[in-house]
Amino acid sequence: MINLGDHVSGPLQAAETADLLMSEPWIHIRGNHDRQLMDRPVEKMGASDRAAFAQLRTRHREWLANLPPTEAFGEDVLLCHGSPRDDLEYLLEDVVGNHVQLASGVRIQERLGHIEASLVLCGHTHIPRVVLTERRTWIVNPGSVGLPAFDDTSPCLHYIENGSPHARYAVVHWSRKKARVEFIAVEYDWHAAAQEAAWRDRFDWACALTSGYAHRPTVKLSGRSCSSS
Ligand SMILES: [Mn+2]
Repeated sequence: MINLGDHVSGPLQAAETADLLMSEPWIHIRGNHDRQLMDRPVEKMGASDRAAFAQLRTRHREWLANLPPTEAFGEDVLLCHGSPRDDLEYLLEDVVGNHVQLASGVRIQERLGHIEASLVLCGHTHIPRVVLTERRTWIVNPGSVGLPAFDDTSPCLHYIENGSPHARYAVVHWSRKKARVEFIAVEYDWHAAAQEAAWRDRFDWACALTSGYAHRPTVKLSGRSCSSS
């Protein structure tokens, strides 16, 4: 079992989630939100990180602080959150207008850099996808267990949406430099999760959790739109 980061951010059960993950002999790497819980004062955190931080105890923070940003798995597999070089970079997608689309092979190769691995597992965009590059590097993003849609304002306002509320993960069979990938979408009690988000005044999360679509307020005060990546 491999967790590719952003374990606890958001208005849900941060402490319980961390306790569960810490108790399992799984592999965890650090996501940008895990880092952002550690590298800045509370008043500089975004609302989702702040909500998680308020729930975390010292043991959780120490665990998060010690997660590696990337990790080699076996001889031929690399785990990263965004891209191998940057936990905020979308490895497989470009922002175009206010949405994202599959990036070109050239751009993906550029973001991969000079890695040795033949299989790269990444997260961050919450979009399940498998890409095989011209150099025969397999890249798998399993999607997100925790949040099927969101918006982000970097480099400009855009929405990432899966269109259903399911929790997502992937099963990867890796043998002789070939991958067989199964993408799984699991039903769970997303109404209970959304209710918890709504109790904490996060109606954007409640919307995303129950629909898989990002909440689009009529007036968005932060974030501009851009017409190309
Ligand atoms: Mn992330």
